Amino acid sequence: MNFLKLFKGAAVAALVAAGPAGWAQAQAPAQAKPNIVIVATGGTIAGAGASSANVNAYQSAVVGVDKLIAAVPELRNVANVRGEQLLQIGSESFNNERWLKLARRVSELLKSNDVDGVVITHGTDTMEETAYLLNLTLKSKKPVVLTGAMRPATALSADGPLNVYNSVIVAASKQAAGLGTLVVMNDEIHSARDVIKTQSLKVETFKSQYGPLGMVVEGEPRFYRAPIRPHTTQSEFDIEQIQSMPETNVVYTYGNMNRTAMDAFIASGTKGLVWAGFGAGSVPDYMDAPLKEARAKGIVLVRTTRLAYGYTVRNGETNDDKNDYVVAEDQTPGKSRILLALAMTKTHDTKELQRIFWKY
Ligand code: DAS
Repeated sequence: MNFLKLFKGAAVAALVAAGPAGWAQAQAPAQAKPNIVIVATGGTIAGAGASSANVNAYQSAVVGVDKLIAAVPELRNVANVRGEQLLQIGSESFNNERWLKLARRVSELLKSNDVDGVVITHGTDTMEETAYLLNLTLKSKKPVVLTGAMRPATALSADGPLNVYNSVIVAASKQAAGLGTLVVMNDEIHSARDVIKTQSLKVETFKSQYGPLGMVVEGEPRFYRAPIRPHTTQSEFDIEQIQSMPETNVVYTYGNMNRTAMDAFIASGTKGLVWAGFGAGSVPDYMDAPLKEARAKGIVLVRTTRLAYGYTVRNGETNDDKNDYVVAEDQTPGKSRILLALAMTKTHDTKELQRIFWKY
């Protein structure tokens, strides 16, 4: 079955006429509207199912960026939009190489005087990690917004088109400038630092421990809060200076666990381990010695919680000072790993690493 035949984007037939330099001309004079580039990477938003009733069973990453744009003719009222297909993958397949490729391309686009903002269409599985990496490494105040979908483009009540529309609205708004990388999903505007995916099927899956920054109402971005922690131009990390990121891994905790996975990471040459601990990052008595052995081998250990939300207290239930561990404060294991990898491009000193984790 050719999935694409089923894709009846509402305005596929009404493709916006491309203007100069490939910009899809906004309805008003082009110069009156911001220029927004949509960088597509795949995901469910680009997915297609065998029928419109297939809401959770579909092939991800098959619909191209031009069709995603054509499905939202209303974009012409918001901005001059052009699309780029950088990748076409399920976001579970992001790795350091693909993350750096995306970050470098977005950084290049932001330097261009005729680009006012960037929207990245992306799978939802690793959107939070990609957003956090960009939040820490892009050196621009221009808005960068990630979005995706929980239902494929072919589904009844597909959420992708409205997410694209809202994301371009936010990326085109001056209020979004300087807020760091944002995630716009299900009408909400989230900070890249705090947002996480919390539910595997629902459109309201993206949540932030301290709430969204705002939302989009009738085509207007409404902001109520701004990020406090440093990002983008305030961050000490610069994607232009990062050639590669060191191998870092996550050790997930569960009852009756053992040291096998951790030992395998160590044997593979990992430079840093994020301990996704029980509760506030706690360590079972039978894993105390293996963790100390890892540290003694020079591997950096960052304690955090395996929970969706929380806070790991330094020297709470574990003597981090004595064991020379770092704590990740309120960050999730996935994002802690991103920050650890970036931090270790600069230092392996645990006091410096702890400063970095307190800072971001
Ligand atoms: N596999 C998921 C991904 O690409 C699909 C999605 O939810 O976007 O992240």
